[in-house]
Amino acid sequence: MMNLPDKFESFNEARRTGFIKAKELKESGKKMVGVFCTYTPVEIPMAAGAVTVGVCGVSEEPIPEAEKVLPRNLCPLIKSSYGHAITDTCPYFYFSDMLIGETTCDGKKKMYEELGKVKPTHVMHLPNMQRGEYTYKLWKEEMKILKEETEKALGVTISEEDIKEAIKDKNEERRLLKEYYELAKLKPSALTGMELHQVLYQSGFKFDRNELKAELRKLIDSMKQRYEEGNCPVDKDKPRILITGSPIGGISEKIIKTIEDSGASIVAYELCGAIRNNDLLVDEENEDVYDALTQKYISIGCSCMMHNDNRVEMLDRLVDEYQVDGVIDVVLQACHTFNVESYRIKEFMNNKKNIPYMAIETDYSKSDTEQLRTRFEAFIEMIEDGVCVK
Ligand code: BJ8
Repeated sequence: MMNLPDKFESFNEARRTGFIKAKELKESGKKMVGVFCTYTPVEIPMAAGAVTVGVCGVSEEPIPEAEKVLPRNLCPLIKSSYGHAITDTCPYFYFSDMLIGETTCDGKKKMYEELGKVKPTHVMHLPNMQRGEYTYKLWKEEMKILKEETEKALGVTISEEDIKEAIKDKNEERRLLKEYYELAKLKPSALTGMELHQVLYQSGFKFDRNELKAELRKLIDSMKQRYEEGNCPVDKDKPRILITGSPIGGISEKIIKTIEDSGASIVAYELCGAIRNNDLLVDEENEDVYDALTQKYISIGCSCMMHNDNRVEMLDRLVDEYQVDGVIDVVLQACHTFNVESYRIKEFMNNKKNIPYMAIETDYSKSDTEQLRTRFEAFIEMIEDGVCVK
C-alpha cells in the first residue's frame, strides 16, 4: 500500500485525482519515470515497462519554496519543477521511481544536483553541439548508460527486442499526434490554438498506451468530420500565427488565449511537447536500436545547442507548410539560450521569410497579461495591415 502525502486533504480536486491515479498505477505494479526534456529517449524506460511522465513544473505555486534554495532570477520552469519536488505537491514527482535529466541549460544542470538529494536522478551527458562523429558517439554511449541505469533503478532487464517494441509504440503515438496537429495546416485551421495545445499537452498524462492511441484516433476523425461538415472553429481571415521558443505549459492560458482573443489563429507550435519532439520518428528498420535512438534524439533543435541550425530549418519548413503570417517567440524569463537565439530567429523571419516577428519575455505570473494583450493586439493589427514588423 503506497502512502499519499500528509497534506493530501488540502489539495484541490484535480490534484487529488492526479495523486489517486498515480497511486493506483503504482499499486498495479507499474514503475514511473519522470522526465524533463525532449532529448530524453523515453523508449528506454518504456522498454523497462515503466510509464514515463513529464515533470516540468507549470505552476507558480511552489516557486517561493524553491527560491529558498535556488536563486530568484532563474527560469520559472526550473524553480517550479524543483519546488514541486520538495513540497510533495506533484503526483508524478511524488510517485516517480527515477528521474531522468540531461545537461541542457545551466540552470537545469545545477538544479538536478539539488534534485538528486530528493529523488534518484540520472543525468544524461548531452553534448552542446550536434555535429561531428565524437558528438554522435558520446550521445550513443549515453543511451547505453541510460539503459543500464534504468535497469538498476527499476530492478529489471531491458532487451533490444523490448526497445524495438517501445520504438514502434512511441512512433505510433507520434504519427497520431502529427496527424492531429497537421489539421491546422488547413486554411482556415481545423483547430483552435487551444485545442491544438491541450491535446498535445494532455497526451503526456495518459498512461494506458492503447487507450491513448484509440482516443487520439477517435479525436482526429471527429475533428475531420467537424471540418467537413463546415463547423470550422476558426474564421478564415484570421492571421495565422506560429509560436516558437521556451516551453509554454506554465503560461498556456496567458499566451494562447490572449493571442486568440486578440484576433489571430495559432496554427503551429515549434515547441517541446508539440512539433519539436514529434516531427522526426525513430527509424524502425535500423537493426541497431541505439543508433536509431541516437539519430532521432541528436537532431532536436533546441537553443541549448550551439549552432542550432535544426531549429531554423524546422521553422523554415513550418512557415511554408502552415502558411504562417506571423511568428511569436516566447521566452521564459532568465532562459538565456532562447533569449540570445531570438536575434537569429528574428533576422531569419524578417530577412529570409519576410514574415512579421515579435519576441516576448514572461514568467509564470499573470501580472503581465494585459500588457501582453496590448502587444499581441498591435502585432496582429500590423499583420492585418500588411506591415512587416521588424
Ligand atoms: S529540448 S526546450 S525541454 S531543454 S529550463 S532551456 S526554458 S532556462 S526547457 Fe527545454 Fe529540453 Fe530544450 Fe525542450 Fe530555458 Fe528554462 Fe532552461 Fe528550458
